[in-house]
Amino acid sequence: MTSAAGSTRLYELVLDNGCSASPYVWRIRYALAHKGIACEPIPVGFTEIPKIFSGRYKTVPILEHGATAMSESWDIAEYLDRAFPDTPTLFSSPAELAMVRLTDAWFSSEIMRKMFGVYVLDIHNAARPEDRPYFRRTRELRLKGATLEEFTADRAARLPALRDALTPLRAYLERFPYVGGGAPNYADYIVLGAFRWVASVSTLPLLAHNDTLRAWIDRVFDLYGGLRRDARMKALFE
Ligand SMILES: N[C@@H](CCC(=O)N[C@@H](CS)C(=O)NCC(=O)O)C(=O)O
Repeated sequence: MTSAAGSTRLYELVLDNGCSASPYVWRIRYALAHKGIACEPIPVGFTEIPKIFSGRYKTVPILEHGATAMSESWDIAEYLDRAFPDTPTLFSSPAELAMVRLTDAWFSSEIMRKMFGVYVLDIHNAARPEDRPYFRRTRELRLKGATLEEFTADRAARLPALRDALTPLRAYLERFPYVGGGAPNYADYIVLGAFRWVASVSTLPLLAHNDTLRAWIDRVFDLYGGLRRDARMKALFE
């Protein structure tokens, strides 16, 4: 491990059961593991984010490294390659970074948006009780006034479209062991972060039992010693 624990801190979103939920935090957790950087996790609930760093940041992850602090997972990922040049790179070239940005654009708009629609009530119910009213209020505003319950009432009917949207990923992973090709890269962590997010809250399995994504999911869930793979994770497969 490169950095002494304590000099690098990662502020991350905690659920009532102590699990870390944010897909963006998971990206950075994996990025740190990829680079072998030791890091102290600082769990915060939704309503604590405005209370840290004098309210400077609206979202987690927040990385603190010595005197430097920043939010925004992309800024953090790029910073890690600059600040720790002697560790394995997240982006070996500008071209790799650009292709990972494309993966993020596709995955965020086509998959994570659909995941939010299916799992938003599960996220609410898994949040710390003191964070739930804030989560409900802010998310119901995004849902144009529908309650979380109304919005998710027909969520099972929306699963097939979500599963179909993963078809390009399935096709790609029949050719390559990782989204990054022969070895995991930041694109794997983007996709994996979203699956870990779902696995931390889900009461409706995301994938069919025979989904061919299982091989990749098993492979990446085992990366870096399982990276706190824990018994509280819910089933991703039916
Ligand atoms: N663009 C940001 C997005 C981060 C984000 O949306 N984080 C969520 C948790 S998944 C958050 O902190 N939300 C705080 C809130 O809803 O008040 C990034 O890439 O870091």
